[in-house]
This record gives sequence, structure tokens and C-alpha cells, in this order.
Amino acid sequence: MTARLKGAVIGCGFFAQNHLYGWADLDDVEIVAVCDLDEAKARLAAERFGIARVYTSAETLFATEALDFVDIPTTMETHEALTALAFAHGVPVILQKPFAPDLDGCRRIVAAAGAANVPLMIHEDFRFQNLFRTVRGILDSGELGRLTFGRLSWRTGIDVYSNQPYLVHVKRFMIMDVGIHLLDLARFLFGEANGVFCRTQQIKEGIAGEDAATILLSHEQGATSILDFSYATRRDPDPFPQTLGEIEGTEGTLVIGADQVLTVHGKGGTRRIPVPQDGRAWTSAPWTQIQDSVVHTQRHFIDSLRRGTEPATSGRDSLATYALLEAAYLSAASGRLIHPDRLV
Ligand code: NAD
Ligand code: 89V
Repeated sequence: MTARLKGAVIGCGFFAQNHLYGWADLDDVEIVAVCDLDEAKARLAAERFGIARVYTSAETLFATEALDFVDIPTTMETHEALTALAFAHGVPVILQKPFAPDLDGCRRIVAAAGAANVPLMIHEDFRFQNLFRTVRGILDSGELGRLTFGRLSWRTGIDVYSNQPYLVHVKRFMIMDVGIHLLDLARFLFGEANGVFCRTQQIKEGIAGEDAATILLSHEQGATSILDFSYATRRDPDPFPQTLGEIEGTEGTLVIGADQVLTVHGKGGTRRIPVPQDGRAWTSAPWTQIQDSVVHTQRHFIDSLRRGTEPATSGRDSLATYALLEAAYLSAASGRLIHPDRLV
């Protein structure tokens, strides 16, 4: 039997609950410790998930535990210091998005991981949704031909501020929070982008940053993609947290519809592909799609560790996603088309 990898989770807040459920679903992993500055949150997580040890200091955690990996689902301003501790102890890291507050911070974290020769994966889960793994399979089959156009649309009116109150105060809000997922998806589906144009909007009053944005990307392999996303869209039913859209190629079109239904218009006619959810006991609507993807992301990290291979969304790879984010903010501020390769 494969030995179980021993891990710890640092940060037991809102989204970490999905991480903790996810790790519990992986037979070859054991979470041996949790850590949060807020002891009550760490204790609650330990009780709920039967985790042996609780820490309120990451320094003490690393000094005490022998870990095969650490999962860090804290907010981005904590990432550089926490990853530095992990690297100093030679512990591989899976780190929640957004990577860091700016591209220089991401670069420093990647350089530190490289200098310590320690694996680093960004927990970027949209590409690990069942839906997008199926889409990737269709693109790989060649059925759509050469890709020419794509649109990824993520629009909702949910009250994101009650679960994630810090979002009211952040200056770089919507592209950091959701745009980053779509930028990673655009790279995953259409390849690297060499031009970025973006317009941001602040629609809700009283928040510090943008709550809607539209990004146009030109991709090296020829496709154009449009990413549009908003937290200020009234719709009934509200599609949260689904990504909708379409992908066009020289031989066909794929429509990403609501409720995980894909429609392929190809040479042989039209067919509908309902994409199933995993049916895990702990997931619940409307979050199921994302919750499933958390487990797939974790599985990929563990498999990469075991094989000694670089994960798909490694720190190094994620610099390219982050460069698109910086390019989008630069474009929105300047009204110009930005070439992200000049930023990396
Ligand atoms: P949160 O504020 O609810 O939780 C963060 C926790 O980390 C808090 O309990 C805090 O006390 C703890 N913490 C902070 N610094 C610490 C430190 N130095 N040591 C130990 N504990 C520390 O935040 P959240 O809403 O759960 O968001 C966390 C991250 O998850 C964000 O970056 C957010 O963007 C991301 N997120 C991702 C998804 C997704 O689909 N991938 C969804 C929601 C949130
Ligand atoms: O990814 C995030 O941080 C969340 C989302 C709602 C997209 O899951 O805001």
C-alpha cells in the first residue's frame, strides 16, 4: 500500500472548509495538523475533521511537524511570509489563488521555491472542474479544428461580500478574485496570449475596487478570446458560480451552457453532453462544481509530488497567468493594448 503523505493546512477560514473536506476524500493523504491565527477556527477544523494537532503559529507548526506538504488557503498578503517558512523547512506547498498582491511578489515566491528546490503549486481550480476537463478533451480530439474564437462569461449578483468581507476593501478586486480564474482558463483552452485589452467598471457603490471587467486577449496560436465577469449582474436564476460561453473553431463550435451542459455543433451534426458532478457527500449547490474541482486540484498536486513532476499550475507556470492579470490592470488604467510578455 502507498504510504500516506502527511500534510498540514494553514488558514482555516471560509474556503479552507472545502480544502479540508477535499483532503479527507483522498485516501493516500492525512492532514496531521491545522494552523490559524484564530485558535477557535483551528480547533473547530481539528474537531470537525479529526485532525490531531492545532497550532496558532506557522513557525511553531513547521518547527514541530515532519510534513510531506503544506496547504495554504489564506488570503494573498500572507503568502510570501508563509511560503518562505515552508521553503526554509523543505516542505512542498499548494497555495490558494491569488498568488500574491503583485507580479513582483509572485516572482519572489517562485524564486524562493526554486532556490530551495521545493515544489510549489497554485491552487487554481477552475481548469480542474469536470466541465473544463471535458472541454479540454473535446479540443484535444480535434473536432473543432483550429480554434478561432472563445468567450468565457462569469456574471452573478450573489452577495459575495458576506462570505468574503475583505473584498469590499480591495482596490484590485474583480480581476484578482475571479478574472484570474478565467485568465488561467483562457491559457488552458486557447494557449498563451500575447495581447491584452481590458476595461473595468465599478458598479456597486461603496466598494474600493472594480466589480466588473471585460478582457480581450489575442492568443499566439491565432484565437481571440473575450472574458467578461461581474459581481453586479441581476439574473434569475443566477448562474453563480458557473462559467458560460462558447468556443469556435474552423470545423465546429462548442457552447458551454448552464448546468454543465455542453453542446457541440460539428461536422457530424449537433450533440449535447451533460457533464456529471462527482456526487460527493459534503458538496452542495450552488458550490458543487467548485467543490469537486478543489479535490481534483488537490489530487493533481499529490500525484505531481509522488511522480516528481511539475504540476500544471506550478508557481512558475502561474507567473504567465499573473502577467495577464497585471496586463489587464495596466490596460484598464491606460486604455492601451498591453503585451504581457514584456512584463514577465
Ligand atoms: P478567510 O479570511 O475566511 O480565511 C483566511 C484564514 O487564514 C483566516 O482564518 C485567518 O485567520 C487565517 N490566517 C491569516 N494569516 C495567517 C497566518 N499567518 N497563519 C495562520 N493563519 C492565518 O479567507 P477565505 O475567504 O477563505 O479566502 C482565502 C483565499 O481563498 C483567498 O485568497 C481567496 O481568493 C481564495 N478563494 C478561492 C476560491 C476558489 O474557488 N478557488 C473561492 C473562495 C476563496
Ligand atoms: O475564487 C474565488 O475567490 C471566489 C469564487 C466565488 C469565484 O469562488 O470568489
